[in-house]
Parts: sequence; C-alpha cells; structure tokens
Amino acid sequence: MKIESICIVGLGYVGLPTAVAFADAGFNVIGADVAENKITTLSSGRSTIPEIIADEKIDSLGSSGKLSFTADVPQAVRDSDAILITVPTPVDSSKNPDLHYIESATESIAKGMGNGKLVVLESTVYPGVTEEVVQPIIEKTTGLKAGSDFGLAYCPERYNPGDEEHTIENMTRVVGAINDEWLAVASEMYSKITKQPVHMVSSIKTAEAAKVIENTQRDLNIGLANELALIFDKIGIDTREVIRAAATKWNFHVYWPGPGVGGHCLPVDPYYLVYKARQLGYSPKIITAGREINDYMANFVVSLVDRALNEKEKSMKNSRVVILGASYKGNVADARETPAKRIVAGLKEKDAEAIIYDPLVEKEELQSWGIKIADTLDEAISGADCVIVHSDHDEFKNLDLDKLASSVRTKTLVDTRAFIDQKAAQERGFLLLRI
Ligand code: SAJ
Repeated sequence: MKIESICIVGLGYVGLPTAVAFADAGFNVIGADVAENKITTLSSGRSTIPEIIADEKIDSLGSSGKLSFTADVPQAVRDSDAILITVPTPVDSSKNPDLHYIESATESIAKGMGNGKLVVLESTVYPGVTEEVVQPIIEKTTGLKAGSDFGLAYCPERYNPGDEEHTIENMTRVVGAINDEWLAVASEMYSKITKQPVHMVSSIKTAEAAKVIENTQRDLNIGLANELALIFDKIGIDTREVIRAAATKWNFHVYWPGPGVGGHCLPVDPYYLVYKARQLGYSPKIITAGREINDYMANFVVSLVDRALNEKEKSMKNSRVVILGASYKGNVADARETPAKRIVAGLKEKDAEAIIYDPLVEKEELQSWGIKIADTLDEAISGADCVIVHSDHDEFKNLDLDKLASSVRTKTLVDTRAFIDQKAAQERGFLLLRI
C-alpha cells in the first residue's frame, strides 16, 4: 500500500505545518478543518499562522496543486489514502480529558472512509484513545475492521512552534500501529518528512504513552525546581545559583524555577495520564504533586509582591502592580494557560491595581482579564509600585534600571526569570525579590 494523498484534519499550530511538510515532500495534501473562515483564508493563499507559516508558502503550494483546503472532511477523506488527525486535546474545568474534538473529527472521517485507507492520530492523548475512541467510531459507522480493512496508527506530534532547531524535518518520529503491515506503511510515510529516523514501537498504546510522558516528565521536573525555590526562599539563598552549582555534576538535569508552567502542553498532558491511571485503579502521587506546585507558583509570586511592598511600608490595596509579559514563555505570542492570568487574579483579590504589558500577545486576548493593558513599557512602569517580570521575552532582558527608578512610585521588583541584576537593582534603591 503506497500513500500518495493525505488529508490532515485540524489545521492549527500542528496540523497546518504538518500539511505543508507533506505537500513539500510531494504528497497530494488536503487540509481539512471545520472552521470555514480558516479554509477561506488558506484557500486564498494566506496563512492562518503567518508567524510560523508564511503566506507565500501556502500560496505557492496551493498554486502547484499539491495543497488544497476544504471544510468537507468526508469528501477529503474519500480523496485520500491516509488521514491524519491533529485536533486539540484539552482538559475540562475538572482537569479531565476533553476528547470531543477527536470524537467529532473521527465521526466526520468515518463518513468518508473506505477500504485500504490509513488513519493516524497525532494529538497528545492517554494510552488507549486511538483504539478505544477512534477505532470504534470508524468500525461502527462503516462496518470496516481496523487492521484488515483499514490501517490505524498513532504518531505523536512533536511540533514546537517557533523552534528553529527541532523542526518537523529534523525530528525523530515515534510510530505505533495496529499491525506490522500498517506499521510499515505509516513509518514509510513519515520517513518522507523527516531526515531523522522513524522510531517504530510494538503497539499503538506504547506510542501514545511515549508522547504523554515526554511532557509529564518535563512538567514534573519543573515542579521540583519550583519546590526548591520555595525552600531556598525560606533559607535565603538564590535557587538559580544553587542549580548552577549542582549542574556541575555530570548527570544533574537543569530545570529553572519560574512563575508556573503555562502552554497547551505541559499543564495539560499530565492530566491525561492521571485520568487513565485512575480509571484503571491507580491514583498517581508524584505527577499530581508536580502539577500542584507549578500551579501554586502564581500565588507565590503574589506573596512576593505583598512582601516587597510591605517592606516599603506599602499595602497591596490600591498599589499599582505591573506585570511584564502575558505569554506563557519567552518570545512567543501565546497566553494559553499562562501563569500571568492567575497572578492577575491574585493581585485583584488583594485590591491591587494590576496593569499588564506584553509586546507580542494581542491586546484582544487580554481584554477579558479585566485589567489595564499598557501599549508600551514606559506606559506600563510609569507610577508603578511594583514591577513583576513574568514572561522571559528578550525585550525584558535588559530593562533600563535608571529609567525604571525614575518612572516608578515605589521601588520594588519581583523577578520570576532572574533577568535583573540584583546588585544593579539594589544600587538604585530597589527591593528586588527573585524566584
Ligand atoms: N518552564 C519553566 N522552567 C523550565 C522550563 C520551562 O518554568 O526550566 C516553563 C515555561 O516558562 C513555560 C512552561 O514551563 O511556562 C512550558 O515551557 P516549555 O519550554 O516546555 O515550552 P512548551 O510548553 O512550548 O513545550 C513544548 C513541548 N513540545 C511539544 O510538546 C512538541 C515540550 O515537549 C518541549 O520540550 C518544549 O516545547 C521545548 O523543548 O521547547
């Protein structure tokens, strides 16, 4: 079975770059998404994520006939040999997996399914979703049998928006499939879009587990760094200096403390594994403890603001507290699950006047936070009583401390990224607290 045409269902931060990668590799690709406006934009040769995929790329692949777009998922499936599912897998308000995107995408795919096609799930899930959710929907709708009538595989996305080093064409892909025949077909297909090896595993669940533990491990390690920061704050030593010293040991793995863990991966994926474990009668302890610490860090930031202002005989009430950066990580315009939102809530609870400035995140995204949004750094710091460095954007790396000293009303700083030189800040009369 040779794959020549591929349909990508879900054209977000993962799906669109994946569609482009397969089209660049010579496949006939149909990008499918239920969002009509997205399809209209893409079909007119414009990118929906220009900061990652340029308009010119979409336009040239579209003109070459290698890449087209549709909202008609069943028809796209009928016209394809392989179907890749790259839809979001969030958690709900109780931190349980929300699989509705996968379910609705699979229901649409099933309407167009036929013999001999390959279905691959790429979204991050718990071990079992491909065979317990995707497979039954297709088999019940079509009467086809996975393995004998159609192929089923899991190949986790490892796409890292903005990461120039770990690009789609430069990363190992893990693939698990329903049987060896379809494993070979799926692996061959993925081998066309990466220069790195395709790592085949013995089952779909193994591949699903590999992905979910990647981010679980990272979140948990960051949680340890954050717990160390809480301990060393009480001892009165600098956590980062301690970590740098420990890192001189050959197998110490470095993670840094911060204001908490944001993004659509790390604060979400561990809950998928926790859910499945609990379903099977085991209640994880370490994974959830790491999550709790990471989520607590925003409260810790607020307590540092309180401590700093109190040392300057100011109360939080009516103090102007500036948060530099809304996005969850440096130099990206992404405020999903950002700790900054929790910090704002904590400041408002203490009746502080919160102001935020982020050079990258769209102001519209922050309107619902119910705080003042500054257009410039100068506007943000003017008259401030406390300045929090939250996002590790390059713009905040070299703050002009003299300008800061002359602009603020009270000289207190809470630096969650160790961007500000402590000596330089103290020389200008700032009280600087750092995570
Ligand atoms: N963070 C810390 N301390 C650290 C590292 C990160 O507090 O030492 C915080 C960041 O500020 C951020 C959060 O954790 O709020 C997540 O940061 P991240 O660097 O893990 O970035 P993400 O969320 O974009 O993670 C993605 C993931 N990629 C995929 O799922 C394909 C993750 O697996 C990657 O390791 C990571 O990118 C990466 O390498 O950049």
